[in-house]
Amino acid sequence: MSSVNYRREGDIAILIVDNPPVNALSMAVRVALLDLIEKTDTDPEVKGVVLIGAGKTFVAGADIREFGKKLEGPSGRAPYEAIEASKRPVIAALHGTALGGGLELALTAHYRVALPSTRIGLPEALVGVLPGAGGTQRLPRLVGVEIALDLITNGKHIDAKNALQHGVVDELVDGTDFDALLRGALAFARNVVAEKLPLKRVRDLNEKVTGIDSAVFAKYREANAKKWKGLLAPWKIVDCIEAACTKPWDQAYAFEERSFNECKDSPQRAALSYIFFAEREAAKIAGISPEVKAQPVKSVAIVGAGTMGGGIAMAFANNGIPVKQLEASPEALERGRGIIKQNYDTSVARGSMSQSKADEAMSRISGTLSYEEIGACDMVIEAVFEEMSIKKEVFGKLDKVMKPGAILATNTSTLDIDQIASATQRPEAVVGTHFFSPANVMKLLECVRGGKSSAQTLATAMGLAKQISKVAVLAGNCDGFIGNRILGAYGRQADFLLEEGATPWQVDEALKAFGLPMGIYLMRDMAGLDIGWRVRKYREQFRDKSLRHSLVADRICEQGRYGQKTGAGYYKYDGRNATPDPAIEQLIVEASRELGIERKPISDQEIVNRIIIAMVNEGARIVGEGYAARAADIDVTYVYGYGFPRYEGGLSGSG
Ligand code: T1G
Repeated sequence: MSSVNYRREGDIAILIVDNPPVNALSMAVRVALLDLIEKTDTDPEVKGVVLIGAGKTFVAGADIREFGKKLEGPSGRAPYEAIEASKRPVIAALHGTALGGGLELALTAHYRVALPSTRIGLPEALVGVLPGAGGTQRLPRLVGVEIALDLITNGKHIDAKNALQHGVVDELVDGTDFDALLRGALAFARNVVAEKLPLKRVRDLNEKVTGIDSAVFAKYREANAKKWKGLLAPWKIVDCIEAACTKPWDQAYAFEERSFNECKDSPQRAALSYIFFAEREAAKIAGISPEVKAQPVKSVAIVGAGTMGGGIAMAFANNGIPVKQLEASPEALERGRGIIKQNYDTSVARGSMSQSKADEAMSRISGTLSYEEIGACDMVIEAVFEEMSIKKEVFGKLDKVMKPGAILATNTSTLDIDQIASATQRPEAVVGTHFFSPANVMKLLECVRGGKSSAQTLATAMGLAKQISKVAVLAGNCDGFIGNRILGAYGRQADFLLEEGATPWQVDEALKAFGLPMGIYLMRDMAGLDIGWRVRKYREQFRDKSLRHSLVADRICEQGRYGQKTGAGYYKYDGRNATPDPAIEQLIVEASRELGIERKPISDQEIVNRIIIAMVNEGARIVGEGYAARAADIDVTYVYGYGFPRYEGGLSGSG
C-alpha cells in the first residue's frame, strides 16, 4: 500500500498521507507525494487538490528516525517545491497536529483549512534541527518576525484559533474528525476552482519581512543567550529568520538549507533525537501488556500541604484536575494555600501565566481536615514528612477511607514502598509517584513499582504523567530509586574529589560549565544539609565499612552548618548569595590529613569525567539489577529530574 492514497471527488483530487502513527514524512511519503503532484498536474480533469492526513492527524513532521541515514530518493525539499509550483490550487486540510515538515508542507499549499482542535508548530529545535523546508522563510511572512522567532526557537504549538488569527490558516471547518474536515476542504477547494481564485504562494508575501530593524534579532539573541547556552539550533533559527528579512528569497532559502544540514549533522541533533524517543520508550512499562490501560484520574487528594504537597496540587490544578488538600490543622492548610497563592502571583507577575488561568487553577484546589472527605477521589498522593512511621500511619488511615479501585500513591523520595504498602490491606493499589521540586515546574514523575503494585496501578500512575504534562519513568523499589541512587554516587565521587584536592566551588563551577544547571554543593546547601545528615546517621548501621567513606559532609553538619537556611553550609550566605568560605577549605584540608590523603591539583575535566563516569556506572548497575528497564530510563530521569543537558543525550550520551 502506498503511503499516500489517491482518490477523486468530481474534479478535485484528494491526496491522503497515510503513514501511521503520526503520518511522518518518510522517504516513501515524499516519493509518493511527488508522483501524485506530477499526476494531478498533468490530468486535465483535475481542477483542484486537497492534501490531508489519514486517521487522527495531519503530518507531524519529517520522520525523525530517518535522520542521519543515507536514503536514496528525491531531496527532502522536492515535494514542498512541487506542491508550491503545482498548476492546480492545493488546499491543505489540517487536523490533529501539523508540525515541523508537516506545517512546512501546508505552507507550500495555496490555501489551508483546519478543524478547530488542530495544533500547529515548528518544533524542530526540540530535536536539534530547524525547519529546513522553508519554514523559517514562509512562517515569518504570515505571522510576522517576532511571533515567528518565539514560535520556532521555542518549538511552541499554537491552536487553530490563533493560526486563523495570524493568517496561517484561511478557514476553520466545523467538526471534529477526518470526514468533517474532508467535507469542508472539498467545499473550499470547489469554491477556489469556481471563483478562479489565485494560486497564492506564501513566499510572495514580503510585507512582514521587509524593513525589519536588525536590532530585533540582536536583542532576541541577547535575551535568550543564557537559555540557549550549549545549544546550536535556536541560534541558527534566528540567523535564518534574519536572512528572510535581509536577503532575496533564493539566497535566504539556500542559507536555511545550509543551516539545516549543519544542525542535522551535529552530535547535538543525534542526542536530542535520542531523548525524543527515549522519553517515549520510558513511558512503556516493561512486562505489562499495552492492553492494560491507565484509568483516567479525574479527582485527586494530596495529603500534606507543605512545599512538595503544594507544588503537586498546582501540577494537577494547572492541568484541569480538581485537588483536595488534606492537612492536620487549619493553620497548616491556610499556610499551604498561602504558598500556592504566592506561587501563582509570582507566575502572573512574571507573565508566564494569565491571571484568569491562575484564578481558574486556584479554584480547583480545596482543603479539608477530614480523611472521610477525600475517600471518593480516584487517587491520593501522600506528601508528608519523610519518616516511615508517619507514612505508615497515613496509609493505614487512607486504606480505611479510600474507595475501592482508588490509587494510593506516595511521594517518598527514598523510603521503601513495600514497607509503606504493608500498612494497608491493598498493597496492589500502592505505588510511588516521586515528584521533583518545584513539583509544578519539574517535568519528571518517577513512578516506583512496589513488590505488589498491580499492572493497573502502574499503568495509571505512569499514564498520569501525560495528563499533568510530565514525563514518566518507572523505577524499581531500590534505595533512592533511579534518581537519588545516582545522585548518591555523584555526591560520593564529588566528596572524594574534595578530599583529593578540589574545592566545592571548583567542583560546582566545573559542572556548571559542563552544562548542569547547578553543582552538587550549591544544590545540597539549597536543599538543607541536615536532611542528608539524618539519613546518613540512620544508614550508618548498614554502611559497608570496607567501602571508602568521605568525612567532609558530616564535619560541616557537626558545626551546625546546614546550608542556606543557617547562612552557612559548603558556602557562606548573604541571603541567597553564596560565596566560597576559606573555613570550609580548611576543614577539607584537615579531613584529607586525617585520612592520610595527599592533596594535589585536580583539573575541571577530571572532575567532570569522574563524576559522569560514577553516575553512568551507577545507572548501569540499576539497569543490571533490574530496577530500571532500559538505559533510556536513566537518561530521561536525569534530563527531566536533575537538569542534565538534553543536548548531551542524557548520561549515556547516546545518539
Ligand atoms: N518521526 C518519527 N516518529 C515519530 C514522529 C516523527 N516526527 N513523531 C512521533 N513519532 C512516533 C513516536 O515515537 C511514537 O512512537 C508515536 O509516533 C506516537 O508519538 C524538514 C526535519 C505528533 C504531538 O518534532 O511532537 O520536520 O513510541 O507518543 O503524544 O523541517 O509525537 O508509539 O513507537 O509522541 O500523541 C518535527 C514530533 C520533526 C513532532 C504526537 N516534528 N512529534 O504526540 O504521541 S523535524 C516534531 C510530536 C522536521 C523539517 C524537519 C508528538 C505528536 P511509538 P507520541 P502523542
